[in-house]
Amino acid sequence: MRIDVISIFPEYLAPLHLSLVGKAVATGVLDLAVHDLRTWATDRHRTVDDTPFGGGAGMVMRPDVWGSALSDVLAPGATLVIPTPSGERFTQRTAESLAVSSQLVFACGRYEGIDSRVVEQHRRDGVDVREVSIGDYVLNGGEVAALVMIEAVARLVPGVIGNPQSLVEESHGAAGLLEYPVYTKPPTWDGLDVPDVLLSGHHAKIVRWRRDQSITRTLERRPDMIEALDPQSTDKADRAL
Ligand code: 6GU
Repeated sequence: MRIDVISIFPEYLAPLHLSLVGKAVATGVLDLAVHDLRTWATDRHRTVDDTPFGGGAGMVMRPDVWGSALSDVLAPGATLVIPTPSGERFTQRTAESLAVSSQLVFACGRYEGIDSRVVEQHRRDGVDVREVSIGDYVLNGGEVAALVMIEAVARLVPGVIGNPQSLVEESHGAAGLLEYPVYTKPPTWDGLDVPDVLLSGHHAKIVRWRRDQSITRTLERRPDMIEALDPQSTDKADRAL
C-alpha cells in the first residue's frame, strides 16, 4: 500500500517513521511519503490560506494550492482522506474499508479547513473521497487524526503485524465486544492473584470466562455496543449475564 500525507507541518508526522509503521516502511510493505503543502504555493510568501467568503473568524485553505498538490500526488484508484471534525466517524469498519485501497492520500487541513470545492472537484472527477472525524472533539489540524487513522489502517495490511492472530481477538473485532482482561507472570503480584481459571489449563472454561468478562465489561463501559449486537451471535450463557 502507498500512503501520502500532505500537511503544512510535515514534522508533525515524524512518528510514522517509528515502531510498527516505521518498520513496515523500512521493509517495503508500506510505501510512505510526507509532503509539505507549501511546495505547491506560488507566491513568494508561500501562502496557502485566505479569508473566508461570507465573513467570519479564521482562515480557509486555498483550493488552487490543494488542487496542484493533489493532482501531483493522487494516482488512479486512490482514496482521498480528509480529516475533519465535520466528517463521518472513523471506526474499525472505516479502517477495514481503507485497508484495501492501493493508495491513501491524507490531506491535512489547518485553520477553519479546506475550501469545499476541493472535495467537490475530486468527487466530480470520480475520486473516492472520505471526509473523516476521529471523534467528537476539536483538534487544531488534521495531522494527529491522520496519525491515528494511518496506525489503525496499517496494522490491517498483510505483513505489517508479525502475528495476524492478534488481530482476531481484539476490542472492536468480529465479536462486537470489548477485549477481556489479560494477565502474565508472576501469578501473584503485590497481593493480587491471577484468576484461578486462567491457571487451570481447562481450555473450554477459559474461553467461557473470557467471553463472560468481555460481555460484562462491554455492558458496563459500552452499552451501545451491546444494543448493536447481532442476536444470532449470542449464546444462552451470554444471555444469562
Ligand atoms: Cl479528523 N480533525 C480535526 N481538526 N479535529 C478533529 C478531527 C479531525 N476528528 C476529531 N476532531
